[in-house]
Parts: sequence; C-alpha cells; structure tokens
Amino acid sequence: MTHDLAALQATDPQIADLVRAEEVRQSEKIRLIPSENYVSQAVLDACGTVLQNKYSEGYPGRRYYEGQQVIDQVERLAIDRAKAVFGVDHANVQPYSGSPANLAVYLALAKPGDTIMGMALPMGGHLTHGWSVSATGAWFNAVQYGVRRDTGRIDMDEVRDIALRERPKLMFAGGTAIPRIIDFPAFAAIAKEAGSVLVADIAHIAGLIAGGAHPSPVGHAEVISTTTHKTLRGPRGAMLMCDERHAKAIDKAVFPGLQGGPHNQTTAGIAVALREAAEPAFRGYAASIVANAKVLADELSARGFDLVSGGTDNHLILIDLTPQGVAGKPVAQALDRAGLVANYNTVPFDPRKPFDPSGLRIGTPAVSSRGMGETEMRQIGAWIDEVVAAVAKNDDDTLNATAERVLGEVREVTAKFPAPGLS
Ligand code: DSN
Repeated sequence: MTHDLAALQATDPQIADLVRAEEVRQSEKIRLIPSENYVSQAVLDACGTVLQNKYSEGYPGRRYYEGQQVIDQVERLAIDRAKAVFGVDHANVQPYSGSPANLAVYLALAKPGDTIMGMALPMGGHLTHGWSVSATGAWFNAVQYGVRRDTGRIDMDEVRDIALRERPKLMFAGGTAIPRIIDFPAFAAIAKEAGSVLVADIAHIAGLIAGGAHPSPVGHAEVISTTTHKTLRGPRGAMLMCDERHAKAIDKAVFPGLQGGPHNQTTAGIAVALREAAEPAFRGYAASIVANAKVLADELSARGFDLVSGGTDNHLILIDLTPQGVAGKPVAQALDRAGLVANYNTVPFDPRKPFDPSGLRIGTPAVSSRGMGETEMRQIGAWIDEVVAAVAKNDDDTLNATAERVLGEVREVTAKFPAPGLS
C-alpha cells in the first residue's frame, strides 16, 4: 500500500488500522457493486489536502468569506472541465452527493405539492425520484413508471400515458438498476408533450457518457444530475448541469437554498477526475466497462441465470435468482465471504420484500478499473454460479467449503490486477 498513513498512525492507530484493513479488503476482493469504483491516486491526493480547511459559501467571484484566491481557481477549473467533458452550458459542482443534488432540482424548479414523475424504486429508479419513503415522495405528488413485464425495459408507453394524464412539473429519467440504454430523445419528446422539465439523472452512467459508451442526454434534458463517484471515477460528490436558462435557479437552490460551504477538497477531486475523463484513455476505460458487462452477462445467461431485460447495454447486470430457488440476500452474503462483493436488489415486480429481495445487482466499473477482461469476467460468472449452487444446497459444509475455495482463487486473480490508488 502506498498511501502514507504515518501521521494518522501516530495520532490514531485504531483508525489507521481500519483504513489499512479497508485497503486490503478493496485490494483482495473483486468488487462488483455497480455504483462503486476505484479513484486514482491523483484523486485521492486532491481529496486529502488543506483545501479541507477553507469555507467558501457562494460561488467563484461571489463569496461570503475572504481568502478565496486559490479556492475560486479550483472551483472554476472543475466547472470548466465539467462543461467541456459533458458539453453543457452550465455546471454546479457543489452538491454534497446525489440525493442533495436532486433535492436542489426540486427546490429550483418545483413547489411542494406539485406533481413529479420518476421511475419507481423497485423497478430500478432512485429514492429521490419520488419514492414514498423519500422526502420527494412525501412533499410532492409523485407518480411513478416502471418496466414492461415482457421485456424488463422501461415502458415508454406507460411513461407517455402517465405524463399526459398527470402533466408532471418534473420528469426524471435514470435510476439505479437499469441495465439498458436510456432513450433520452424519447423521454424528451414525452416531456415536451406533457409540458414537463426533463431531468436526466445520469449518476450511474456519467462515466459511460463522458467516455462515449452511452448516448448523452445533452440537448434532450434541460437539467442533468449526477454523482461523481460511480463510473465517472471521481470522489464522493455530485454535479448539476443545465441549460443556461435554469442556471440561476439551480445555483440558488444549491446555495443558499440547501447547502452551506462547499467541500473544496471534493471539488478539487472532481476537477482531477474530470481531467482524467477528458483523456483519450478514458474512452477505452468506458468501452471496457460495457464490453466486460456484456461478457459477464453472456456467461451468466449461458449458465441459466435469468437477467432482467435479458442482458445489458451498460455497466450493470440485474439477476433474478427466483429460478435458482434462492433469494438475493443470502447469495450476496455468501459471495462476500467468497471474495465477490455485490448487493442484493429488488427486481421488477418482485414478490419479496426490499430487505430480502429476489435479485442480485452486479456491475463492472471497478473490475474494469483494475484492467480485468474477458477471461476474468467468464471466471467471475463461473464463481457466481458455484456460490449460488452452494447456497441453493442449503448445507453449511458445502457453502463453507465453496466460499473458502473461491476466496482463495479470487485472491490469486486480484493479486495480478493491482487496483488504482492501492498499488
Ligand atoms: N446508492 C446508489 C447505488 O448504489 O446505486 C444510488 O444512490
């Protein structure tokens, strides 16, 4: 491990030890959670700096604290790079994370009680797109769309029917468990017909869009929301991008509407990640995420797994484990013991509860950052199959033996693929 923890070790050995333990975990295991990644050492460096020490409420050139000679330059660089990478009029790089970013969109463009529309969480949407337990479901009249039973793909007929009936103020396109390309032009046409503002939440696919591996919503969605730490491979943070006409409202909603001082160390990390995303190599990275996901999906399908929508176009695969006679949670727990980290997830029309659902969600952003390819994807598919079969046997000895053996094999593979920021 290269990360210098000498000062931390001297002051707080307990936390230093835990950081090292997490480094080992991230290094030894195969991380398949599709919303996670490995940032570069450069991004890690930017985030661990004295930029942490500065308050900068406001925006570059218009701050409420003096001493912004440096911070203004950092934030301007992040904004300019976001505008260049995504080709947008305006970028706000201050939202603390995805949920606050989406809340800022509501604050900017809707009023409590307004009708808003998003994809239902169990269908693949996000909490903040109006799901009932979220403030966005409580404070707005949320109407929700889903996927077609026969295809597992977003039901654009339903989207149009609901939109024309309900005339939502905001319409969200995007989510957390969508394995297929999102048809932004189709959403835009419906939003126009319904008189809605289309908000593209590209958190999961921002890196694919930046790298040319997924169509961009620019020119279709008036507002674009994204986290920066998923496929985009930046620090934990978020950005809002929009047409010039919404710029003032969006900025005002982020600050002073919702937030205080921006996290300047994160802004610097976002700027570095965007610089990396502008490099030609990032296009290769984005393409490898999709290529790896397709191979892994192919391997799983060949082994009899039921993939929602039949496969993937992006970084994400959603497996319905019902045919295997097991639930997502015990499988995710067994996989973790075997060195393969995924998350259990609802599948569309899931008869089981969200805390014990039928599905397993996996993805390829992190393994692609390690440079893994077709051979490793086929091996991962085989390991998943073996672990699921062991869980299905419902026999502790079989499961223990399988998890132990696979963990050993996983460690042999991960040793050959050093992770960014850890090697
Ligand atoms: N938690 C994120 C994910 O895993 O998809 C969404 O916010």
